[in-house]
Amino acid sequence: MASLAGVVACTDKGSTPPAAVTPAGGAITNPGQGTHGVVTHLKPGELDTYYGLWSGGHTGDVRVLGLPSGREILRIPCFVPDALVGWGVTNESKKIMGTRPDGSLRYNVGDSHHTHASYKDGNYDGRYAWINDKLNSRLARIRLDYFTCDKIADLPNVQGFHGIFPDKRDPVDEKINYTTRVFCGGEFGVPLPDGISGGASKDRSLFTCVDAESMEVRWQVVVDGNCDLIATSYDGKLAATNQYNTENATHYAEMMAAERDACLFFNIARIEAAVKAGKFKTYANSKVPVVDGTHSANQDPKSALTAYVSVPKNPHGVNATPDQKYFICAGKLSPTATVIELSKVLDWFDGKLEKIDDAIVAEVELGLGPLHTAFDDRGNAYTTLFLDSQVVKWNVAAAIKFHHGDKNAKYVVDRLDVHYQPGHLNASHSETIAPDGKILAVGCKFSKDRFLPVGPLHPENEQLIDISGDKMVLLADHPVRGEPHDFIIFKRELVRPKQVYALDDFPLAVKDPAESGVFRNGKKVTVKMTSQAPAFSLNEIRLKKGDEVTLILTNLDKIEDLTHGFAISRYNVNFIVNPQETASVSFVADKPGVFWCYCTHFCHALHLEMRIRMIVEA
Ligand code: K7E
Ligand code: CUA
Ligand code: CA
Repeated sequence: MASLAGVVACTDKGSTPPAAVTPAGGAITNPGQGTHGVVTHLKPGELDTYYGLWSGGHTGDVRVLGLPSGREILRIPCFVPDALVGWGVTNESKKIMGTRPDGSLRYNVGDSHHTHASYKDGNYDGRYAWINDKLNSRLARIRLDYFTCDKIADLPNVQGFHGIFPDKRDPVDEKINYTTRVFCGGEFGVPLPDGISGGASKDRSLFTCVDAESMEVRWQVVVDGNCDLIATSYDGKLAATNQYNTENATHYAEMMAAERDACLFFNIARIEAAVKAGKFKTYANSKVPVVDGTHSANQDPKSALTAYVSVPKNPHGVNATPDQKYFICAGKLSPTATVIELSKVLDWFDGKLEKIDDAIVAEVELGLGPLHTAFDDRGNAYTTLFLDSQVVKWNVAAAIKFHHGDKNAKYVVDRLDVHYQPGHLNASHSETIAPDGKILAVGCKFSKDRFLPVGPLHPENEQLIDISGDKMVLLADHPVRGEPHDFIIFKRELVRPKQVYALDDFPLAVKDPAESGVFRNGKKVTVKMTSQAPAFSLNEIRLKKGDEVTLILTNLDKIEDLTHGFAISRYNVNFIVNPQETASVSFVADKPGVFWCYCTHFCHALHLEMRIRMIVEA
């Protein structure tokens, strides 16, 4: 409700600028500001102009927000069970999540950090989004037609899988101008069974490529040092990861030993060619081809798969500018941002640039603790300063001029205090060729005094900033459940979600109530059922103790928003079926007695009456 607290005196639609912008409580002001166009307080019934996809952190889901209001609309479960939809309860969701031989979930905790969406022609195309699970090294895909998770890939050979980024087109095939790969950075080194270039095994990090369609792991690259966050170029040729642990250390003090670490570039076409040519090895636990991206194996630029660009001490994020020219690596322990020109990196790979570090075209001071960078449509970058609790707005072209000796080039345009210790930030369509320079969300790691106290665990404070003018204007505070880390923001026109499923998409669908019944084959029992408000197609389900039951439920209601739930008392079963959706659960009828099964989703005036009995005979 933070957005309702008198943020904006709005009197009209989002398209019309309000008469005045009054920052929350009058306490946060940016003196001298004129009127800006972003309205955060929508009138009842008004729709937001942007979707935000928010990483869910420990809850292992993706949260869908409407922006600029900041209202949370949906949570899409991925890595962690979810009691609303029965994620981790239904057979269909368990198959996506992965199970042990006894049918239980392989993992039921997660730690998601980064979410990014698929591209076409350099802009989002509304097909897919992806999210990582750092804890158990998984990558989940969300299909944006239904806003559901449909596949999860397991990355072999890595721990601490952190950054992700989809490619923006194919590096070789002219016709493929959309995302076909997702790159994943393994942060923690783990011992590999037999080293990489022969010799003793050292703990190693790997960079992983996952196929965007099949979600199979395509290949991996062993590197020196670690991987962390990922950026991809618009021509599809390059991906990069920031490295804070070039020391290959296992303890933090040693991870800070070197004055400079690296931004590590991957030549995607060459890696694909090496894999095709069979120049890889595999490890016993997987069939995934692994190529050698270490320093020593990539000395000759003309054949190198990787290039290590030196950047100051323990850098954090790496981000691609929307003009397609640069990657920006934020310094974290250094107060700087390093701007790397991509055409020069390609020149190095072609043998036309002598030293790879000459690809650095600027290294400028921004403030203390720079972490992540977002962009507008006017050549400006916005970088979070964790230690300074600020967002700094700076001009990339001016920074390059300054770096080349023009000391009059004022690259810092504006600074804004945020509350407090910001990590990620992102602007509308920031990392696409079409940023619109309107709104910027900032994920502040600490909220301290910004919300009512609720004991030791504070929410995080996500702040919304209007970046449409020269000066940034703070618009709103939003408490969020920890710990989202990252998010993207895109225009609502991009997606046209379907609101009713297609019966034929479900092989198990019970298409007619007449097909309902309890079908026995020895101990194995299949229960087929349909739901149509306010009734299930069976009045009771008769079973024998010890039956191995699979219950299939199809919701035959066709009306938008008419969802039913199905829960079995004392049997740990609860899930929903959306209109025309089919879901199934399997369980052993191990407790004799009479158990009420009821609809858990309010569907009808007779919702409470929508219940049947399961009778288990001893
Ligand atoms: Cu994206 Cu928080 Cu995982 Cu930076 S990391 S803050
Ligand atoms: Cu069906 Cu409630
Ligand atoms: Ca380091």
